[in-house]
Amino acid sequence: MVLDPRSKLDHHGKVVALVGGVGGAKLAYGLAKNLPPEQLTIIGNVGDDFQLYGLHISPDLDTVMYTLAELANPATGWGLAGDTRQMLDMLHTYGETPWFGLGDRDLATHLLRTQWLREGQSLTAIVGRLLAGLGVKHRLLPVTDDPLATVVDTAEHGTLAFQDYFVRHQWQPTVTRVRYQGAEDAQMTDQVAAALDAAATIIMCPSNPVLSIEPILVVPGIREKITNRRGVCIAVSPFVGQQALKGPAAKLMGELNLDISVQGLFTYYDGLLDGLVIDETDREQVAGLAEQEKFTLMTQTIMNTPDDKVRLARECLDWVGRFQP
Ligand code: FO1
Repeated sequence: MVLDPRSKLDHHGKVVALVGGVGGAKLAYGLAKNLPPEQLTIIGNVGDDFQLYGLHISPDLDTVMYTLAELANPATGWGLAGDTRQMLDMLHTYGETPWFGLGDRDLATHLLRTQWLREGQSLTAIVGRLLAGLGVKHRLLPVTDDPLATVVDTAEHGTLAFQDYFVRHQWQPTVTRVRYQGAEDAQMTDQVAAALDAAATIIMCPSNPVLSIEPILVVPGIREKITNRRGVCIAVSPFVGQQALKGPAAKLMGELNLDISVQGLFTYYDGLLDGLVIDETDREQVAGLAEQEKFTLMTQTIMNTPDDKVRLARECLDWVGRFQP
């Protein structure tokens, strides 16, 4: 049952969603189905960006773009549905063993982004052009146009670039520390600053707190804008039953001795949250804790279908309404 996505949501004011990879992109899609473009701004993580074969690749931004365009590969969440691997096969012909699955149609995105960056266009402007080409009217803003790279210190292989850790090593190495190179010098874009200043609702989407949300929060001034917000800030937990639905979030946070319980997430987001959305299977975590129950929405957070995404987004927005002054 798809709720009437447009009914009575304008009272929410402007909504800003912080998004990383696949899980967060699903909720961003649900929010975009509920809110018109002028009411929603998505701020995307750029810490996963890297150079490969001379191409500038922005995996999390592309995952959000393709998801909003309803073109994402439903099996993986990233890349384009139905894409082919002719280019990868040709690399094999030359003796390469490509470890990062660049699809043939996906390649067009990386070629244009790389070319436009070389021409001096900002990543923000480039994302806008790519989204327009995909027919997406909602706004996705890289948190910064400056270099910012998530790097992972591991016990087995020392420091790894993000994609080496995540894809090449399938996030199996033991993480001892995560760093965000360039963060201290990165500037949030004017568009991001304006969106956060105008936000009545800020939603941290169910992305990996350390690998996808933190690289947004570490950009100077972002935490302060959220702390001094005039509206409401909530997060949707990426965990169900102390497990991540996909990816390394639970394993990684365990290795970093970070508690992924409801209380642990409130603590992790160090006072930025007015509320936390968790899956109903984690109900017992807050049972009896009236204080936490006041700040916790328990619902189905697993999003398998488009309807799930639209419903969860709508529930988050309706729930936020109760916090609003
Ligand atoms: N993730 C993988 O696990 N394996 C891949 O081969 C892979 C290729 C890929 C290509 C384009 C793209 O936009 C994303 C891709 N991802 C792949 C996901 C990527 O590693 C993201 O960083 C994760 O989604 C984490 O956010």
